[in-house]
Amino acid sequence: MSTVLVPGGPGWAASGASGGFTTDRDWLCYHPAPSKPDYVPPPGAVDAHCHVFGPGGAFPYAAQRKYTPCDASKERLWALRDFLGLDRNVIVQATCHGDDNSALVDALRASEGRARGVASVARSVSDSELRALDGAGVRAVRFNFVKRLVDTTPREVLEEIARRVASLGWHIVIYFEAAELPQLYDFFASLPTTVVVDHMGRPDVTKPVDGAEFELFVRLMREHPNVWSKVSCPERLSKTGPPGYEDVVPFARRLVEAFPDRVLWGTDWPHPNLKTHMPDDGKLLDYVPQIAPTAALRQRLLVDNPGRLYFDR
Ligand code: 0GY
Repeated sequence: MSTVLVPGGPGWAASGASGGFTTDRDWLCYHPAPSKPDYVPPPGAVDAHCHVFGPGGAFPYAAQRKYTPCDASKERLWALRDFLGLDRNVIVQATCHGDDNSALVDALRASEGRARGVASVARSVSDSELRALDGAGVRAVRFNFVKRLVDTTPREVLEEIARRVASLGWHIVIYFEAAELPQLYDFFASLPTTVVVDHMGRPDVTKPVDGAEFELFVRLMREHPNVWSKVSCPERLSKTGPPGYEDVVPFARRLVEAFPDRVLWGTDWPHPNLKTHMPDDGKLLDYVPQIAPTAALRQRLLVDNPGRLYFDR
């Protein structure tokens, strides 16, 4: 008889990287026993930013990776989804897998239509590979500008990939640090697809929510109706810390209230590269009503917006 995997139950705990890989010494593995959230999400709610790592024995980590995580399998991701009361996932290709999207595709194919993907591709990707990714449920490609995670890709390569994925009806997910936005602004504004920004462009939340830095990001969204934002990852941005991440709330809430039809939320499980603490995923869900204070806003954030962007086909 097979036992059902439940977060905190037998078989849940992280056990490092398999396949001859050694997890980084300072790596924090996902929470060993997340709490049940008080907040109950609406039917159809989507975790629109999460990852699978390996397992390394089945899906080796990339040679060019900047970190080696604990394995975090699709089975654990589904278990967390069900435990938190969520319905669907958008799995973002993690940089530790480079441009090899095999672990992502394996998860999408196993998801019974309940997951979509964001891939990473190289310039050399063929049209038939892109069509195969599309068939598996990939709906976007990610451009990563965070220097601790990836080497720089030349702008003309990104422009070429952007044109190619636009013709598939995909969008582009961008990840960058707030300090880089001034020099990346025009490039982002020129992209030919819907553009989804990871984690609100990583604002420095010790600065004012109406200060120059965050104002530039708000301007990008205001002046470009194709730009969306994930209002996720308070645990990455907060200086006040868990469980409430109070200092991040005004930033996320400002975006949710100003752009209710262009915001997404995700857990970011299994939370790569955190150094101070590992968030309790149940508490991350309890954060949602703080940033989306009405049921109507939560319905758009968790169901309608990700449904439209990822699950319409
Ligand atoms: C995130 C953030 C991070 C890592 C990655 O693909 C990745 O390696 O996205 C990070 O270290 O900030 O969104 O998961």
